[in-house]
Amino acid sequence: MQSKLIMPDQSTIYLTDTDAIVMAVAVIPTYNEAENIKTLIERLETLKKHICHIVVVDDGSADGTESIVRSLNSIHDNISVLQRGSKLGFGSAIRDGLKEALRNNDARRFLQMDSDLSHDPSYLPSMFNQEADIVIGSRYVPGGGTEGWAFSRRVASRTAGWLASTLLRLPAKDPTSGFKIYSAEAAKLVVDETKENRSMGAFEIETIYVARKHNLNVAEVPINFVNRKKGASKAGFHEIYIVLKFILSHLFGS
Ligand SMILES: Nc1nc2c(ncn2[C@@H]2O[C@H](COP(=O)(O)OP(=O)(O)O)[C@@H](O)[C@H]2O)c(=O)[nH]1
Ligand SMILES: [Mg+2]
Repeated sequence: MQSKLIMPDQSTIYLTDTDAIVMAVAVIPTYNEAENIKTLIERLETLKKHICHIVVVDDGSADGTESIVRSLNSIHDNISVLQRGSKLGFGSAIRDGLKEALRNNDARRFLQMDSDLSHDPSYLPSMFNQEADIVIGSRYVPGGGTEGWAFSRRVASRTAGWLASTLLRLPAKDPTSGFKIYSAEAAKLVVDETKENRSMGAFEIETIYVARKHNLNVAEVPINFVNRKKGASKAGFHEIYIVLKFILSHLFGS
């Protein structure tokens, strides 16, 4: 049997008996993503069965990212921009975005994904099908992979993830992935227990570290990560050093 659901923007979606209506808020960090953000948001807007609201956390992008997002909101009416004014860093962008997202009383799940189309929204239905506290879009489980990265970046990413999983006994094969769905409990713990200013890789590892500490369950769904086609990466090779520092401080510091 099918039932009909009218969304806030008056669009209609049809649900079968097996569809679970578990709404999510998407948190999208942006720094100079004018060339990518429109395509991403338009694709997320086709997933209304899963995503009820989008929070874009922008750090003073100078390329017009914010005005593109605002014009999309005038069409869809379910997007907010958290404008932080200057580049305050990746980890704090996700934390601030999750804090904002957790204020939404309709949402039970919280999605984090990059805005540069490296995380393909077509994986989301299968990720939403998993019931775990944290569902990772994972490059390093069978069926997953990366495309378009130089050999050196592939080695650095694999090594960092493997070291973190092995040495910190993390329940994930891809603990540095930034494509994740959190339960409300997991999102609250991430906000409360991750350090405020972590950079990319270390922040991601810390979210899984928090999950292990609280015995949350973590599931991984294979994804193919496609290197951005447009705009510049904000990650550098210093990331591997930061990740190593994080692992060592947690091995010997606590
Ligand atoms: N708000 C915010 N977003 C950031 C910052 N650094 C990176 N991002 C965003 O985080 C995502 C991942 O960054 P990216 O440069 O693609 O990293 P890479 O995929 O590891 O090369 C992208 O959506 C960026 O726009 C930051 O300091 N603040
Ligand atoms: Mg990227």
